[in-house]
Amino acid sequence: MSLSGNQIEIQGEHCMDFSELIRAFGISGTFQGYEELFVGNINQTYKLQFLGEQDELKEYILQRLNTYVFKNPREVMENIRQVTSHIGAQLGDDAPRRVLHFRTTADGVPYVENETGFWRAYRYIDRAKTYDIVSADHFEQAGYAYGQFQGELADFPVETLHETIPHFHDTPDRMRQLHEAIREDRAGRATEVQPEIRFILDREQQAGVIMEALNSGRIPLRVTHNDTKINNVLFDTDTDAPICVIDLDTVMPGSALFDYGDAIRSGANTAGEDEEDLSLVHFDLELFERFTAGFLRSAGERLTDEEIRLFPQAAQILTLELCARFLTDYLNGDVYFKVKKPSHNLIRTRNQIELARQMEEHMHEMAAIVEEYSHR
Ligand code: GN1
Ligand code: MG
Repeated sequence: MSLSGNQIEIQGEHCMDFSELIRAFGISGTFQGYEELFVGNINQTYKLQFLGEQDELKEYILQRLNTYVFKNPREVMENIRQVTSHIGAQLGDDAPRRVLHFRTTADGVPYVENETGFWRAYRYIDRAKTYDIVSADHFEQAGYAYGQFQGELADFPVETLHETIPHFHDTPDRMRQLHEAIREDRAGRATEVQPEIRFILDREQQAGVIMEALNSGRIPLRVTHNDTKINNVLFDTDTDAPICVIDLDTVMPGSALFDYGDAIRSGANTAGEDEEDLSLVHFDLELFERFTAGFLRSAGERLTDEEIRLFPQAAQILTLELCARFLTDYLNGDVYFKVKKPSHNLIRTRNQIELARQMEEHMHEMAAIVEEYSHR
């Protein structure tokens, strides 16, 4: 690896010149190098290192937003800016590690648009880690952290947020998109995935429960995170406690059930969602219980009885939703999620189908757990 100015060359790899972005974001210090972080299924993420005046290490995350997914990236950044300053104002001295701090340019905007794409930069939170597969203790803490995040935004004016991806957790609309993908069969893959299509479409009716409750006003619209994967909570490496909820791209008006359900889908699976060996996919009731306990401890007071009653169904619906989204992308020829191999989206689909199938078997136990904790 050799270094010249802001350019770093990694043998056999395309090398990136970040000098214009570094200047535009007003990042000072001597550039040391960068690495690409292979996190998330959507954006491209790099960690950049600098030495400051006192030879201290300064690290930043530079991200190129996926503008196929986020058609209006300025609105994404406007949402994030409002949300982070709302949360930051409540934190005081804790703020540097508890909320993301985005860099702004000389024009005062938190992004740079150039011929290479739409970029943003924020201070890297060090001494922190994320988990893709989680222990019961960590998952309970994550539940508390996501409930707290909703609490910090409870008084945020929901009408000022842009809906950056319309119908994001509208599961019936995800089903509609699956039907369309089957009909068009753009990648010629529909015949090989008939069992998967059947599994998902057999459950189309139940997929509408959250949207019906929202549309009829039985449950409230709130400011929600909408991407509560377990690896979107940062844990402190010293104390092992959660410090910060990250990945705010999809903070939008939504239902508390989207956050609850997606977190269970992501964290109560003993295997990661990329796991191909389905014998490792196990819906773990203890993990379910512990997340529920943590989430109710921080969010329970605000939630309505109806929201809490729908917890088990929300977990299943969000899992079905991801089944539909991964399969739709597989049928469309992998245009949305990043894939490492042609079968990647199919592997994810099967993984989530297995999880949804197991959840179905445990609905009564899930309801009993929720009932128990809702009275605490
Ligand atoms: C995407 O990129 P990442 O991992 O934060 C997706 C989520 C999915 C998730 C599944 C904007 O999130 O909705 O649940 O992949 N984000 C978007 O792994 O579509
Ligand atoms: Mg995300």
